[in-house]
Amino acid sequence: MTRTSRFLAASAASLVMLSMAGTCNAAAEHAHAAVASAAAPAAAAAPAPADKMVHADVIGLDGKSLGMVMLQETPAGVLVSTDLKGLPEGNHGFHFHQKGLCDTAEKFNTSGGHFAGGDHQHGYMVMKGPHGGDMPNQHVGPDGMLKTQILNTGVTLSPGPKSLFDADGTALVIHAGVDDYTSQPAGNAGGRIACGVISKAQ
Ligand SMILES: [Cu+2]
Repeated sequence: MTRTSRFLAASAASLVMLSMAGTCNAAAEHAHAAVASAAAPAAAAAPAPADKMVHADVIGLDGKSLGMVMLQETPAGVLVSTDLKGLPEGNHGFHFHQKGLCDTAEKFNTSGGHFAGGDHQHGYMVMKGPHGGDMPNQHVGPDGMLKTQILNTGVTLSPGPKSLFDADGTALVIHAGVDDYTSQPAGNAGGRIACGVISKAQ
């Protein structure tokens, strides 16, 4: 059913409910509920602009794909959704880094330091933190999979100093160890084991 026809169907249902509203208050309450529920699907169906969503392939140190990460701009921040496998069990630092370069020969160090998004230090536990690219540690179970969603309020896909779409791109990086949320400049999270280039061109 198209969005227009669904709206018309919902409106027709509302009219029926409204015509009954004169007979009792309970029916009037139902009519309000019908109108509210009719409006919700139309709003949810509005497509996100093409530049407000990006998919990135994430690779391991052997250069093979570990899956995808999807970033979606929302009014509250960037929603980061992961669909990854083949990761080592345990807790891992999880950040956006400064450059969109995932060079396996350089062990992903080509992605630079953390994306700061302004004058910020690293970590949730420091007064001048966190970096825009800081996100909570992520837990991988025995199956090696990481399927999760994180809302990052320190970055955006829109233009500006917090934009992940800056001139040299950015990268999603997963570390071997745990981010202590305190140590500078990167939480002492160890080596980099997975990397995904974030760029508008992808
Ligand atoms: Cu990092």
